[in-house]
Amino acid sequence: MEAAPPLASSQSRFFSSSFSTSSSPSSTPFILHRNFHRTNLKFKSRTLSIRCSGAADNVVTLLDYGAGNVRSVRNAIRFLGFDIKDVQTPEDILNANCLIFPGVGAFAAAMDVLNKKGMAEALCTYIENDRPFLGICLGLQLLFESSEENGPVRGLGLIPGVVGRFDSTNGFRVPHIGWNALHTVKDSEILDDIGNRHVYFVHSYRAMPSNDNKEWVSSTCNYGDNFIASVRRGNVHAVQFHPEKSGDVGLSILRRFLYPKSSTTKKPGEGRASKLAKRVIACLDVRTNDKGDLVVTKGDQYDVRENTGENEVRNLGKPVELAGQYYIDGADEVSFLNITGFRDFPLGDLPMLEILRYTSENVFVPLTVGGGIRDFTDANGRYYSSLEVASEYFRSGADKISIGSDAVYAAEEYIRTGVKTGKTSLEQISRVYGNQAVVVSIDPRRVYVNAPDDIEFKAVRVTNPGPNGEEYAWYQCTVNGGREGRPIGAYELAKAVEELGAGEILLNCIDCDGQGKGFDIDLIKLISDAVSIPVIASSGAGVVEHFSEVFKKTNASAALAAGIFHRKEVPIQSVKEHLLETGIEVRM
Ligand code: 1PR
Repeated sequence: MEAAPPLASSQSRFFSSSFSTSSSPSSTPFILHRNFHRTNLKFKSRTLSIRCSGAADNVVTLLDYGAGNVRSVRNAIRFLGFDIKDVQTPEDILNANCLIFPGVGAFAAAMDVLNKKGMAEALCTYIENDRPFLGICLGLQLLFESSEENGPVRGLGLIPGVVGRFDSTNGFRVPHIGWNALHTVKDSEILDDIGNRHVYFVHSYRAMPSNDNKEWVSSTCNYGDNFIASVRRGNVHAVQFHPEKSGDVGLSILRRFLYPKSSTTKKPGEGRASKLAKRVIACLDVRTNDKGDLVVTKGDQYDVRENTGENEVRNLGKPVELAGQYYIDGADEVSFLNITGFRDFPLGDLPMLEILRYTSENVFVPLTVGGGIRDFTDANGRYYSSLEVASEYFRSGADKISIGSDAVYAAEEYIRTGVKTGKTSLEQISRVYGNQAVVVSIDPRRVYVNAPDDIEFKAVRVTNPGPNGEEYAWYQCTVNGGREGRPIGAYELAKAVEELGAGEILLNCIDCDGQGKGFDIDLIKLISDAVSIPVIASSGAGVVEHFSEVFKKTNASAALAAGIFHRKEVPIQSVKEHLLETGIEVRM
């Protein structure tokens, strides 16, 4: 077992952080009781002399070639008490003592930058000299000979094999998003602690184990194919998953890399390949209340105002504090929805960006943020593209962005013309950040009809007939927080946005929102059967049984809830324990 790093500057800052998103002077300081102490207890004390040599001065060299967002990796490194030196030149790679390469973006674009800047050669030299290296995600894939992503494209060629796309024809949703346990095939040292615990993946491409690369492969994972989850040779490690987003387990992997063992290695931990775990997501609807404070609110069929004389915005807590608590409680993801983003320009809404920055410093599971992602011209005539808005969210700590209203307009136009212009927010953001980073949030409302032919949109037979005995319903999409119904159904929208580049669908239902009577199974089945990207079931969770019901009756990949978590009616752990008891795999 390894030592935890000493309480370094970032952690001192962390423990004394007093950021509050409320302007109220009486607000209690935000101190996230992250399990630093708990984690600490798992590691025996060791001396600094056995750190990876580059970490001896608490500095990790980071190869960020500027193609995407590596803020999460930075946050995790800092959380573990290290400073970061950014690679500027090939010499910085050659002089590094401990190098982390969190590849982001597309394979071809990354190789292009590495070749143009002379960094490809430096990286090969560094790795061939067995210097301490950790590649993450694309940082693993680039070590292989080539990739089929927009290719074939040549890689660094250090590991035999070709990186190919997951096959979605056999029913597996691509991208592969979520938590899996690993099958450890040889000692990898950095994975020694993880055993059967899950780590977070998000990718559409993967490398496969073969006889030619077996000296490298340290663990595999099964997702339709048996693919390479990690490689290790000497001091060189790379992982397909995201340790910086894998909660405690991920931090322990990073810690083991930064504090490698000095001598003998231990037997690999028991690891077995698992199915993709179902995710439990906590959602925070955020908006400014009438006093000007940014608060977590919660609607009742999207109405977030109290039924009192003052009619004030319901206030269920402070965003950063609640997000931190849900991370501790075991949420697999945290979503922020800036629910008035459709009328307030999000880049003018700096507190929302602050919320992301502070949350991402201490929350090491994926963070999604939505609200107001669209092209915008401000009062001074300055034009901002939706890509700029999304980029600001990513830079501030989001791992995924979620688009609501703008995706509806894009889908309507695409269905009308049959043309992909490449200019919609959806297309632009998924092209730059990858479709796994783009969620489309659908806000449909049930509309009952007597027969499916009564309406041009896809209607389903409903489990509970409508008020006049109607046996069918279609699900009308809305924009602007449910305020305006649009001439498009959730089914048509879901299929269109998948084609336009969405990587995941957050499927709300206005009728069920805040009702606590269960998810709309008819709707979720309709959509999760219609698309091959992951679908997050949302709206209506009231008891733990609602979660097992949605996973048993539909193909949803994740279930999201808000009210029951905010009001502390059902703890996240109870949901997970119940799912496990009913035979549904979850991350514990
Ligand atoms: O249109 O791109 O600006 O995005 C706006 C985003 O804000 C959309 O994702 C939209 O869903 C969300 N939004 C807008 N208005 C509201 C509102 O409530 N008045 N919230 C709103 C949507 C719904 C869920 C909720 C679940 C679970 N929130 O995310 O968290 O229904 O709730 P429950 O477990 O309590 O039933 P754009």
